[in-house]
Amino acid sequence: AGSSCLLGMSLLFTAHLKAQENPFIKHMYTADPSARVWADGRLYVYASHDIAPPQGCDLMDQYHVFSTADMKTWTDHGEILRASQVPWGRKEGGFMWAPDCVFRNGTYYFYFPHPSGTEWNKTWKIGVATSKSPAKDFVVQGYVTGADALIDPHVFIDDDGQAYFYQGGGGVCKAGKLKDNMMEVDGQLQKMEGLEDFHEASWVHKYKGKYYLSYSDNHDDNQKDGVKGDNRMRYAIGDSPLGPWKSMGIYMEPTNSYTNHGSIVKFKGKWYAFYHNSELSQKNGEFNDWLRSICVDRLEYNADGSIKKVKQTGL
Ligand code: FUB
Repeated sequence: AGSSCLLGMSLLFTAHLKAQENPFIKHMYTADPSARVWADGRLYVYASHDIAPPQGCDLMDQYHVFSTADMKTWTDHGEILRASQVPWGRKEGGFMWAPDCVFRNGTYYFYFPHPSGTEWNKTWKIGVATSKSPAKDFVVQGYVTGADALIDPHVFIDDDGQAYFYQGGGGVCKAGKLKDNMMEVDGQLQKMEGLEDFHEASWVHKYKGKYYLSYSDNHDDNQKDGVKGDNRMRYAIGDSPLGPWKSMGIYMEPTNSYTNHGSIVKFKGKWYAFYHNSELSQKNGEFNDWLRSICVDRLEYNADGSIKKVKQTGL
């Protein structure tokens, strides 16, 4: 069941699920969930938006934000940013890929990868939009200076307040400190060492004093089972936010989509792994790697701090 009302420019849509079920957003295609818990006690998911009919990831043009207080009732706060609102963006639009959002000194900083030129794959920048609200009124301020032309931005703020910037794709993960303005790399980015088979989608969380860098790998099953399910989620552990990293293996097997992109977050005392699959497009009879849907399942640790393999529900 769902209800909707017009709120300013955006459409507020609330879906009431009977329980935590996957995919948890069913009224549109979504991908690349970046989950954050803010001071209002809600969990927010910043996601990219796959567009039907499927024509590939070049059409991804806008971001939505979803939130919940109980992991059952999800509110779609509507669109928060689209390519045409990026002053330095490529004139052809599209390519609004995996984003992230952090809160710092009263401001929400939304980071998004977007090309600045027609040669999209060589001109990536990491855009920064800010707002005083978690799910509306974002305005593009510019882009992160000192970043590489790489996708998938992520920002981790350590307990001492220092912010770290991560990005990566095509096999390389880079990271470094961010200045207090949250838009400039402090010094130079360095390559993250020790990550086995890194592909993209870096995400850092802290558990019992250790740093965990999770990411998707390059696994390709060559469609052996007739379903193209490929990238797995891996993680590595370090004693500092910049590593060096000790690879710990796979925490999630492939979904039924070619890509995967995850975030790991604690909410109301429980840990969760967010990710995406193509199950909704399968059920809708238009199965496609680029018609993905965001999902969430419980994440648990072993006593030694290693992560138990996440059981994907809903497939
Ligand atoms: O959604 C577009 C791209 O696919 C993301 O940036 C990657 O992480 C992969 O999910």
